[in-house]
Amino acid sequence: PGPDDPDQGVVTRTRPKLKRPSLYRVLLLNDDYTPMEFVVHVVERFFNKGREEATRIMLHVHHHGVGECGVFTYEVAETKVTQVMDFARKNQHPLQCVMEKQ
Ligand code: NFA
Repeated sequence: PGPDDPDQGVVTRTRPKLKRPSLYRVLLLNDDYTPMEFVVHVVERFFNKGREEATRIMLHVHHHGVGECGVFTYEVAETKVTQVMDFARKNQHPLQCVMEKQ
C-alpha cells in the first residue's frame, strides 16, 4: 500500500527483492622479472594470507601464468588491483594484477 496505490482495505506485505552483488576474482599474472619474494609479500599484505598460502599462490602463478588471490565485490576488487599495481610500480616491478567477473 502507498499514496499512489490506495488499497481497498487489504493489507499486503511485500519482501523487498534483494539482489546479491556480482563477485570478481582478483588475479596476479606471471612475468619473468618480479622477484618471488616480492610477490609473496604482495599476497600477504594485500590479500591477508599467511606465508604458506601466499607462497602457494605465488608458485601457482609462476607455474601456470595466472592465479587467484581472492574473490570480492566490485569496489573491493578494484581497490585491491589499484593497491597492488601502485605498490609494484613504486618498487619498479612489472607485476600485473587484474580483476574478472566470476
Ligand atoms: N616468474 C617470477 C620469477 O621467476 C616470479 C613471479 C611469480 C612473478 C608470480 C610474478 C608472479 N622471478
